[in-house]
Amino acid sequence: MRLSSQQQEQYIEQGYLVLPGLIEEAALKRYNDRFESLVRGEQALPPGMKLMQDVMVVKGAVQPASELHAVNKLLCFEEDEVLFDFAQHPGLMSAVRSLIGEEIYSLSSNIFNKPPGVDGKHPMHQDLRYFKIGPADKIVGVWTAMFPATRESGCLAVIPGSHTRGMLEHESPDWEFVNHGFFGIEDLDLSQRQHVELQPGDTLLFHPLLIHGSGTNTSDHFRRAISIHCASAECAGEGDWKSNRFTRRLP
Ligand SMILES: O=C(O)CCC(=O)C(=O)O
Repeated sequence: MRLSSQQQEQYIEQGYLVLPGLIEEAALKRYNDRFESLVRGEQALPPGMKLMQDVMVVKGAVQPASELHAVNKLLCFEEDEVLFDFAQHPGLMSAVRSLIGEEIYSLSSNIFNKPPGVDGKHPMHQDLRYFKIGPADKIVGVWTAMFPATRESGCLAVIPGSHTRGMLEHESPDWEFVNHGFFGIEDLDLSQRQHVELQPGDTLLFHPLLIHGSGTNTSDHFRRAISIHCASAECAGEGDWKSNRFTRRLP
């Protein structure tokens, strides 16, 4: 699905774009079944994949009701043929190519699992902090809701247009429970913040300098999303980034 010029302009101006219903229910079910089976330990994790537990579970502040209630995210699914099928979805990849060009690589892959009953919030941040390549305009984040992402369940929130502010300082938030690797921008004016509520299959494309984060899941169901970041072959940075263990050229 090539993006229209209007969609491309919206992305350039606002730093994000929602594509409703992009990923089919059957594909979401395959990803979800696989995720649940990996978390339950029904099959071995493929090379490089990691499961990260929620900090409240790690610190013993909550007793998870199941294995699925304990996990904050699954990282690095490049070697999992069921999950990595997401990075080859024709409509999705065509949309990404409309923004950053034809020759693209995946940089990172995650399933973000926000169980009910844990704090789970993610401070407002810019993803470029986690990447050592640029230019930023040639990188795009992709985030597809697997379950409803609402304000109640801790959907993503963004500050429209904030990708034009450059890279801002990030700190570890002074919250009681902060998940591993979560950094945030202090003293942000949140008056322009927008909550991006998505239904399963809806997909957010976002610029790596867009300030975004997510809240606590106060619902009684899981909020879960599958996500990758893609970069153009034109990107450059520290060393030979295309040969990184987790980087893949996308067909
Ligand atoms: O899914 C979430 O709650 C946070 C995801 C996020 O911040 C990201 O994809 O960079």
